[in-house]
Amino acid sequence: MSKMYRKRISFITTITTLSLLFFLLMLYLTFLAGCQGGQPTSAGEGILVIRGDAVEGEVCLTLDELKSMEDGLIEDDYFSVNSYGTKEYFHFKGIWIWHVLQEKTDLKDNASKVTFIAEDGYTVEYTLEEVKREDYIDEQNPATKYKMILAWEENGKEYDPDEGNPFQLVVGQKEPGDENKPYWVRNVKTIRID
Ligand SMILES: Nc1nc2c(c(=O)[nH]1)N[C@H]1C(S)=C(S)[C@@H](COP(=O)(O)O)O[C@H]1N2
Ligand SMILES: [Mo]
Repeated sequence: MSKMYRKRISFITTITTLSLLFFLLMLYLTFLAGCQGGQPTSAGEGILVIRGDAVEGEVCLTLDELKSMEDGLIEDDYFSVNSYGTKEYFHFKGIWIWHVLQEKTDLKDNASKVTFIAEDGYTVEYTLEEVKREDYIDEQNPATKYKMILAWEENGKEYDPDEGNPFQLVVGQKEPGDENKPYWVRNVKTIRID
């Protein structure tokens, strides 16, 4: 083998190795940039992560991004009953969750289960059909119909990001007598779709 030929081979090997390393680095950066592991990018900012076997990739949304999705915004008085039978109304500002999933995620055909996971580990599971429903009720007020929302403001006050991820799952009752308050997941961090 000529010296020149060997030099050429070694040059090609070096270039190939460098390209491969560069490709791996880009892959790594792309993955990092995707969601930063769900950690807020700066103090005082809320981030929602949407992932799961039935979602393409991983989607991260900031509070500002959610607020800018005007077509899905909802402001309403929601009725709640807790497990002690306490009945109460709360005024919420937030966004229809099904709207967010439609606009921001690429769902696979087999998507069926939606799990809301809070910072403290509290978890509530729904079917995708339940997330899509637009006819949750208030047993005391048959005229009202509710959607399932992710709220960032309660009774005129935004949630303090220092007290946890500033999102709360809020939903009406499935039927009269339904104790719906336990399903209001505070500090939602992740929505899993499987
Ligand atoms: N993140 C989180 N959300 C939660 C819970 C919880 O333990 N952690 N408890 C649930 C239950 S059982 C009830 S009755 C209501 C109570 O809400 P409150 O503490 O605001 O009255 O929150 C629900 N959401
Ligand atoms: Mo509860």
